[in-house]
Amino acid sequence: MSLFLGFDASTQSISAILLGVDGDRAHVVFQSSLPFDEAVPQYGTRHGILPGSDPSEAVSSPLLWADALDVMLSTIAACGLDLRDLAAISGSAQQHGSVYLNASAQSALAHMDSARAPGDQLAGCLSRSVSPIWMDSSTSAECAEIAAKVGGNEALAARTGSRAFERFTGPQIRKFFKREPDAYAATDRVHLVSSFLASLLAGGHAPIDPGDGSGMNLMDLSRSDWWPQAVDATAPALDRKLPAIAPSWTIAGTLSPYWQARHDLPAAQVVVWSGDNPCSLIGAGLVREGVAAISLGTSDTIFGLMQEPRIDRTGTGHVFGAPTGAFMGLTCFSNGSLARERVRDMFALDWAGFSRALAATPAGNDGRVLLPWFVPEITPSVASPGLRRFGLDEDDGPAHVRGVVEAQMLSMALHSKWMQVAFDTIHATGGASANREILQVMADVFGAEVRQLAVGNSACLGAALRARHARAAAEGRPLDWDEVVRGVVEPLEGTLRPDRRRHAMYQELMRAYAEFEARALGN
Ligand code: ADP
Ligand code: XUL
Repeated sequence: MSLFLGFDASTQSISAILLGVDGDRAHVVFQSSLPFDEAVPQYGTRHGILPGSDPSEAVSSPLLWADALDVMLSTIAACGLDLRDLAAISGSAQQHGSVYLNASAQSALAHMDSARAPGDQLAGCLSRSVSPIWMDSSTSAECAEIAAKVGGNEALAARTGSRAFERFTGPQIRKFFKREPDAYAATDRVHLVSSFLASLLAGGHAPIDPGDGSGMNLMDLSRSDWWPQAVDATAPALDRKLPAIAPSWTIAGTLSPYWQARHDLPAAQVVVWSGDNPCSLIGAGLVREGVAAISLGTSDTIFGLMQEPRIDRTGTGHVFGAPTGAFMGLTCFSNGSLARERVRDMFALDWAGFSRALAATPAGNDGRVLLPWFVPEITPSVASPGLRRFGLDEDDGPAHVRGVVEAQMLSMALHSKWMQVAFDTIHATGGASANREILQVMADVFGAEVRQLAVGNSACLGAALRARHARAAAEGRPLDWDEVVRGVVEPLEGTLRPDRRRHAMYQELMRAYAEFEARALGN
């Protein structure tokens, strides 16, 4: 049996999945997850973030990620499996976060002392002690400056897949250059969280993959290479500080002697890491156009593979590179579980009562519409939140329950049209995907089959599957992505099928919904 290891360094935790492959059969043989706050408490993070006084800033520590990787590797080394079979390692990381290294990093990464943890050995390589992460929203000025220099946000989106966003790496790099010019000048290499951790494993600078590179406002999507105009608009000499961009299946190197000695591991191949969303694309089995994933977590997200890099002209959606070499579209909604919970609590229901209310109300809610913007909404862009009711009686609990779920599904269908993909199948993930009444509305609105996925951490699973794919390609026997996910990314029993009559009704209701939405936005 060959083993393939996938990591996921997310906002709050580090996870690992070992995939065992025997002939053409593959399955998960080990998985583990450790919250950063508990695994490396010496850093004093709360939910993975360093405490600070400015609520618009969110930073973490690169050394924390290095030490957490070390703790997870010691857990893996003790898992009881014969790790001499470990063939390849890859990873997934929260997108957009950046790590700033000085010129001593190259040598330090290659010559670490296996008797000591990695964190304090790397402290001297940092030109910035902290890493801004995706929850940082402090760079509005830099977004405007970069967009203006490249000819506006539409031009930036057309080239890089997204307009300027505060959390994206380019605006963050610009802020660092403006606030700390000397430290910026001392920066030899700007890594993403993903490429930093790949570098650490390989013992030398690793490239960035197009999936994570497209979360920077710096990469020309169609060429999978840096866009010089955006790079110049961001900070001086940045072209000399960025790693190369390489296909997601590139072998970045061999597990360094440090890790081999420290945890008694073999010389496994280290595959380029990617962002959590591109990795989730693989881990959720979205390897053909027409299958979407809808994650019903704290916020809701819809994403899927796109063969062409079609852009969202409204500026809310993102196009990222996909680990298959194609592209992926992604649109995020902040009022997800949060809004469902608010409606549930307004009428003193539990989830069972919420489901009963959904089942007891007619599809289409007799034409009544609710816009459930409890908090500022990302899609469509709503800065001043508030509930908007059209025809709904304030005391009618069941109609509100149906109203929130229908509005969310109609909004997701409406605001993913820019991807120009007809979704026939949806893989549902996240906490609320356990609710079959919600999934039935999803099936009816999209006119698609809905399946709930079995493995929870699709980003981590995607990383392990990518390790397997890259290893096979490197050995000259490439695998189709279908083969890579088959038997591993399996939906649970009980596919929900759309009702054709209800789907036709929702197509009509979509028009009314779009009108209400436009009116509420003042358009
Ligand atoms: P996160 O984005 O934090 O990872 P999860 O994917 O774990 O979130 O989803 C957690 C959410 O799932 C909870 O906040 C809750 O609102 C929702 N949830 C859990 N069970 C149900 C259910 N039966 N019906 C609807 N929502 C549910
Ligand atoms: C995507 C985004 C988040 C992060 C962390 O643009 O900001 O999904 O990748 O999960």
